[in-house]
Amino acid sequence: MTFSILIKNGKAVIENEVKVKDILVLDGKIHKIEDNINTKASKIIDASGKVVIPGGVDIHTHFNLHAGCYIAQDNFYTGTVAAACGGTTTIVDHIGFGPEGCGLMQPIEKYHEYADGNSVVDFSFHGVFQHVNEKILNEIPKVIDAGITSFKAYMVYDYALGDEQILKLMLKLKKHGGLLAVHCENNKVAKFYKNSFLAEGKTEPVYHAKSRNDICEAEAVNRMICLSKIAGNAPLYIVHVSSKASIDYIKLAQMGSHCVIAETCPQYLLLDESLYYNVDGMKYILTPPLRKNHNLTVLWNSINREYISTVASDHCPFNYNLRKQAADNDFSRCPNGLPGVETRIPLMFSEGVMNFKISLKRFVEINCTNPAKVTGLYPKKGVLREGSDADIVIIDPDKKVTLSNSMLHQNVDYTPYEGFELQGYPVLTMSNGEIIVENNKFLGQKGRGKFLKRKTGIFE
Ligand code: DUC
Ligand code: ZN
Repeated sequence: MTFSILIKNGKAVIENEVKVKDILVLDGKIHKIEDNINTKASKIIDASGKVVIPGGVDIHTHFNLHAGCYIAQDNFYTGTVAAACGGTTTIVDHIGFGPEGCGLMQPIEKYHEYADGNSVVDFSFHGVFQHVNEKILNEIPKVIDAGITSFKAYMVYDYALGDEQILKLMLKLKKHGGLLAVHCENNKVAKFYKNSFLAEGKTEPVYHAKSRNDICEAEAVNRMICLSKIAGNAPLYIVHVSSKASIDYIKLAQMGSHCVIAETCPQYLLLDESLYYNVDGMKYILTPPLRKNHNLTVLWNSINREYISTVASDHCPFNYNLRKQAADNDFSRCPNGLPGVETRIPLMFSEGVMNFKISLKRFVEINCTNPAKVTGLYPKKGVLREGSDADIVIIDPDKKVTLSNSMLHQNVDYTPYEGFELQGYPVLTMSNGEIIVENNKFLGQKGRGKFLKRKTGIFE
């Protein structure tokens, strides 16, 4: 007998409307969405007074990341349990680098070892470029054929790529329908200021922010936009945009109908640079750093004006205890990154929708639909539509939650949002027709998530 679930009377966010609907789930798919479905079902869920959305799609996580001598706290099991409990049902992970000189497939194969049999939600990876040569360029079509259609390039860190290398990548990717996602910061500027501050003994967390300021990011954003224009308007995805200065360039590029897609993260919308002056300022070391407060309003407005298309977590957790010990209040010795995969949907719903900063429809677009489109997963993922995977999240808008790390499932000893008062929280997460979280309790099986082969060429 086939298992069916009928979700009744929920306020459903379907493609162009927000309306009370019934949703029938059959064999892991959304079978029917109608005003009133009266049929027998194996299970009936009364969603009266609740909001029903497509499962969240988080296209920027760093599970199992090896960063120098540190390993990020969450692996594909703990990280995806946390994701599911926070209303996210699809992950596209930014994989770490492989050994020096390795091909494109090698780190991807390593990440299959990490994720297969562990992930509890469906997943994919972005490929990563750590060097560029003929062999790498020739490998691109093969990787795209294997269903990995987006790739990351860094303008900073050990494998920072130069303009010529990035240009070659864009030309090749454009030809094969791939997408380049870029971490934009000016490497030389960031290194110069970091070394100058250290030489002057200025090691406190705030010097992390001062060493790589908004213009250091915006210069690189603008350079990338120019390079993608030079490459014949090659599609460009800019990860974790944090500042007004960057938005100014992005806006200009988009007005010229250039395919530049911008992502931001909850931390850049909700936290600011002043936190670096706190005694626990090390908790907030991430790259790009938190910005001055006026940037936050610009980012929220940019979501509404559609300069920003996606919100991702950039989940990259390191314990605060480790940060304290390893770094001894020296920002340059602190591993970079914040946890956020579990809190992305709850924060964006409460701070965004319930605080009237964004509409419910826009909330779903930036957290579910657009991330799925950008990564070639739409309409399988990211939308409540007949025939789509039954990845469905029910949010109770009346539920009040004081966020604390003790209620979260992530494997890290703090949340940057401790004490945030949330209005509304996910109460049920369904993945491929299976209820895997109910009332913040994970009910699924380890390894139930499947690798997703992605399509090319659909970005927006
Ligand atoms: N920034 C971080 O803070 N962590 C992971 C990678 C990155 O770019
Ligand atoms: Zn990242």
